[in-house]
Amino acid sequence: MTEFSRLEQAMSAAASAVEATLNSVLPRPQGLGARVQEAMRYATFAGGKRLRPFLVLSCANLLAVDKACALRVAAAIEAMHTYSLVHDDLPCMDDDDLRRGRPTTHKAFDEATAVLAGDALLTVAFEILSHPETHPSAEIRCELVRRLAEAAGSNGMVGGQMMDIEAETMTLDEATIAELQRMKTGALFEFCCDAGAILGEAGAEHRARLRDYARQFGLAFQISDDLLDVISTPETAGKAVGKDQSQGKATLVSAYGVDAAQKRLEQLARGAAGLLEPYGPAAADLRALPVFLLNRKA
Ligand code: GRG
Repeated sequence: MTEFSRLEQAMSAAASAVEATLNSVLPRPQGLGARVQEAMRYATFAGGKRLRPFLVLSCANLLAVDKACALRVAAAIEAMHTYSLVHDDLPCMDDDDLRRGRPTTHKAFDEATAVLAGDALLTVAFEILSHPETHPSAEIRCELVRRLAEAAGSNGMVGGQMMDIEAETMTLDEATIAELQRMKTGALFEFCCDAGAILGEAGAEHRARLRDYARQFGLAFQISDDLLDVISTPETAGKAVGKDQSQGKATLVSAYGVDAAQKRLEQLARGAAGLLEPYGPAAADLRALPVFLLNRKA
């Protein structure tokens, strides 16, 4: 079996496991608020790649963390990520009709329901993390909550999204674009790897190594996402493409050009993989993942 087919198998197993956990932790539609709970489930169970859960589970596994605890953290980060997609697709943001290959939540429901479903997915992420089933130690649960709040808030994903909107009317240099993307997309990836280390009560050396891996991985992921926007089709990507250029978005592909961006992606992916050499075969999937990005289609 090649390293990529092993990775695909591991990703598919992780996706099934996190979907089962999400199914048990997300509220079941009932009563007068059922519509928002249906929308939460519509947005969540739509066949995403579950990359962030895979990172949590793989990093946690390296540090021998209990799988049930890691799965709850994986479900929390996927809920947070799904909220960001639901809100990003709204008419007041990116105004997209297609996500994960089907109508966006505000198209399938309506705008008000999509705003509320996003809000509820954001808050349920903290509900999951703070629940005693996630970890017996209140200190560890509190650190997970704090780290996710930092990663998702105005110095992380929300701040990056704000910069992204502002960047539509200005020209940013490469360093600022990289910082914007580290905040908008990278911060959640950093949380995923850090969460594994927090759950495993890992020392500073593991934490620093996993954080550096997540940073390089996040930037590589963003470049691969921006390349898809230029070279893919809506049918293959499962979402609209060609929007970065039409909206004047600041991306590393527009800054470097396609060929140089592809080279930079390769450099980052191999650099990220190299950082995990000290873990040997136990980190084989985590090392294959960034390299896999080089050929991703969706
Ligand atoms: C609205 C607060 C707020 C934030 C939005 C994450 C984000 C910030 C916007 C999403 C727009 C976008 C395309 C960002 C680029 C990277 C990204 C997050 C892509 C989607 O992630 P995947 O490919 O999606 O992991 P799936 O569907 O596989 O889960």
